[in-house]
Amino acid sequence: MVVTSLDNIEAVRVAALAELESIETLEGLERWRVSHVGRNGDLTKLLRGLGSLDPESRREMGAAGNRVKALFEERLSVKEEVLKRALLYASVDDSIDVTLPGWPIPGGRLHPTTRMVRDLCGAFVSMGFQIMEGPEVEWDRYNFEALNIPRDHPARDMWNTLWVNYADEREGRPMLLRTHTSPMQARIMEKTSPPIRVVVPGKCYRYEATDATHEWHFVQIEGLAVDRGITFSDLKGTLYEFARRTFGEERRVRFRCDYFPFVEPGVDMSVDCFACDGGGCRVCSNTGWIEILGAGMVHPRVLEGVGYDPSIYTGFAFGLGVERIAMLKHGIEDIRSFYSNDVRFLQQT
Ligand code: FA5
Repeated sequence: MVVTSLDNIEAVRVAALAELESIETLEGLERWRVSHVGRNGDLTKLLRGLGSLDPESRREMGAAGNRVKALFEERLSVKEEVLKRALLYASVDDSIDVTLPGWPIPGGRLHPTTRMVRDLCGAFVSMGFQIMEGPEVEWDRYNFEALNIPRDHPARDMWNTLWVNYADEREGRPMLLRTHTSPMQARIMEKTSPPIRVVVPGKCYRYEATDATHEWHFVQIEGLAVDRGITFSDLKGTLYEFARRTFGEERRVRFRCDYFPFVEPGVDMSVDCFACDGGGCRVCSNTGWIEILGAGMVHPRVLEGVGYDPSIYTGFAFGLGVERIAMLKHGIEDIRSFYSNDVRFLQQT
């Protein structure tokens, strides 16, 4: 028979709380609850003996017993929470810290050539040009003949390309991967009347050896302006303004005479080499200059070929190499970096 006394209540409190400290499982905790606060637990048994006490001791010990009971219930629920959390963490692999932030989702980005195309077209749009696009697989007629390069003309050697094994009865001649964006000059003029101010970005292909400034596929932007009274000064003014907006005031620009069968006169435009500041190096083949575009006044035969009267209309055209301009702008030393799929290069944009 357990004697109900303050000492005994205190002894139960101290022993039970010490025992609670060492419990590590929910099963152990349940056993602790049964033996201390359950119906047959030691505290309950002590409280049952209150009836045999005088009223004053009963009140005093009843209050002490209830305080210990409330304390046991509170500690029980805290311990239960602690054990459940420990179980949750133990069920997760040690190498995972669930409180760490998640892996960032890798975001895609625009290819450096695409960004450059957008920037360059934006510069021309702000000068009043529209944007159009055309086919990469092109008829011989548009890529060469409409541009005053008849079959067997030696100028074809300037643009060796990849031929597609397909011919059409109407067109007669085979198809090819276009060597430049210039075929769009004839396609646009055939369908439109002057005034025309248009830029045409697009991919081109050439059957040629690659080096630091030559790829076998690359992107050009064609420009075409046709109207009454367009002169060579308009061509130079437009391209100077484009160079100033793209490279800033400090880069030097050079025009030289060049030959393209579809313009007369023809020029090419170069910018001084970013790698050697014009001194000559591997990137610029020791010339100090990097050619970025070909241009000229649209040849009267090309205008006639699309039904325009060259005594009324004149125009200028240009074709610029997008990767070459990106190289100059960003100091990229080898054009082959654009298409070798090295993400370390591509992620720099
Ligand atoms: C042409 O392609 C002419 N259609 C340009 C033109 C248009 C002249 C309108 C007159 C009027 P060219 O072959 O020079 O010209 O190429 C033009 C530009 O494309 C070059 O200045 C260069 O920037 C770029 N380019 C040419 N070949 C390559 C290549 N293999 N790799 C990278 N860029 C190239």
